Amino acid sequence: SPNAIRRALISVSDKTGLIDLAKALSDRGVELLSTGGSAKAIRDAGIPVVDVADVTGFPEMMDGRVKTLHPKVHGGLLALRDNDAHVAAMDEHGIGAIDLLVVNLYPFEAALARGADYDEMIENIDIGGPAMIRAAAKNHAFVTTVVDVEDYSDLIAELDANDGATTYAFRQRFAQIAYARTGAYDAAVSTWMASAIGEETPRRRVFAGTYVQGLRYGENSHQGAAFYSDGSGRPGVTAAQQHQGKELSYNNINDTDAAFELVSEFLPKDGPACAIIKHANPCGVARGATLEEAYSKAFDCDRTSAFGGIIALNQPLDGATAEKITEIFTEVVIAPGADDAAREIFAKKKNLRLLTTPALADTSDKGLAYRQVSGGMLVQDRDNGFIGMDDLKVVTKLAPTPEQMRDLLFAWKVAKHVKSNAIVYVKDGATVGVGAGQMSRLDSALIAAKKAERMADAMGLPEPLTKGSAVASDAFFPFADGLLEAAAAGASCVIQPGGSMRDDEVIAAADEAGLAMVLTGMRHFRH
Ligand code: 93A
Repeated sequence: SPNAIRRALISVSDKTGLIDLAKALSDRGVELLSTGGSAKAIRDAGIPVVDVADVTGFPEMMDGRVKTLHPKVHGGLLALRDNDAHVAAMDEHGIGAIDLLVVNLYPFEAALARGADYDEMIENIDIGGPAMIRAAAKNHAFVTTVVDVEDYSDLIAELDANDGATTYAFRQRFAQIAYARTGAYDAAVSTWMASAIGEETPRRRVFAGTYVQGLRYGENSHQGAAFYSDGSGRPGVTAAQQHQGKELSYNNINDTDAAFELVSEFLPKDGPACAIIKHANPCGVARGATLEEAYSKAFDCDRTSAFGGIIALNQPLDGATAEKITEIFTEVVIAPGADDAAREIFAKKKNLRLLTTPALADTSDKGLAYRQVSGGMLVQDRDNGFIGMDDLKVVTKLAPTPEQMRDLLFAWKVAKHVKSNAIVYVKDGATVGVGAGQMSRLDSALIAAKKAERMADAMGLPEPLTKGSAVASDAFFPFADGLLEAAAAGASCVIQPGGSMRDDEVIAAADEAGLAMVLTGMRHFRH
């Protein structure tokens, strides 16, 4: 039933829209109670307001740690208005009913994002705010709870539509939102503490995200969807700034993430790199002397698939690269920055989305990866496994040359980001064939080689670029057949984890085919 709002408590850290809201409520005859900073802002705007300290009879104390934690506040929020004993208790203790609570919490997530130190994080854990939110939301039969600046306009519209009251449906909906907020807030606190104390093991963890935006639809148009942030602030699609183009779709976000995580494997100090992604798999990855060259080499791996792709760069986008990119249709470009020339060139392509991030993602960072299964969720450490030159074991008669070694390590980095079974051919710092997501490793090797042949035809090359290439396999070769297929495609050296029961057979086949092969001892499944 509609419940008239006569008395409201406002306590907000984010003061955006505060004055407009206070004025709108005050104009509608609502008495305002408020805490320190909020009360001051309201009073300074000439709007009548009562200090919570005057209601409780206690000053705000202990640096504000205790300001609203008092029966005069919590009794006013929790009392059942239609319960004689509750009403009698209110009378006896001089507790006035509070009909509306407007709270937004200490900015814990913002403190996290700016890398605040431990003590500052602790001070940013709001106690009184969540206590009031949970109390008011529990009593939504009578009390309205608003926890988000974005909802102020809905609140005022509701009051105007109901003669200064809110409907039960409205209070119920906002109670649900209130608990989503306190739940996500405590999840952020727990997640931060886990990393602060180095407890990364996926045990006794809670997973919650903060709503970023609704999406037009999910993977398909009949599926609803939304985008959430986990509050970690990891550079990437979640923390990116979009400069132009229409809203990202669900699939765009997924692919942009895959592209950016992949290109982040290539440190800027080692030179420009580019990754082009289609359907979460790379269809071209390359280094270059310039960013433009890196893009061109990545594009040449599979020009057909690159159409409508998603491009990630490991350095700020420049004009020359932007010009080159606009030669074909691309959905999204993500980079750690973009210069004015690039921005100007892109501005002419209205549909092209440009995202910039403050940095690359740190691929050695710890963190959790999760995915949904029916009725549950799988949680694991992010795959931050790294293989350097010293970790490799040469197992063939031939050892890779330094140039081959560079391409092997490049191929290995890319293979980590290709759906299993992954086979990746690399030549001169560029992928020349990618076999992804096949149920047999042999098929991945075949498909990658086939695509390289097709590209060679299209580009008028005398032979496919797999000739003399380095090949990476994300997991061991269970039989020699996949390896022999790579040899047939012209590969000259191989990187793979090893560890198969038939390693001896595979090594013998490599020797016979004249291949150099190194084992990593680590695999990079990605399913
Ligand atoms: O330190 S608290 O946990 N202790 C409290 O009793 C309390 N009551 C409200 N923080 C508390 N608040 C928070 O203060 C609110 O959630 C809000 O974020 C902030 C508003 O303070 P001010 O009005 O002084 O700017």
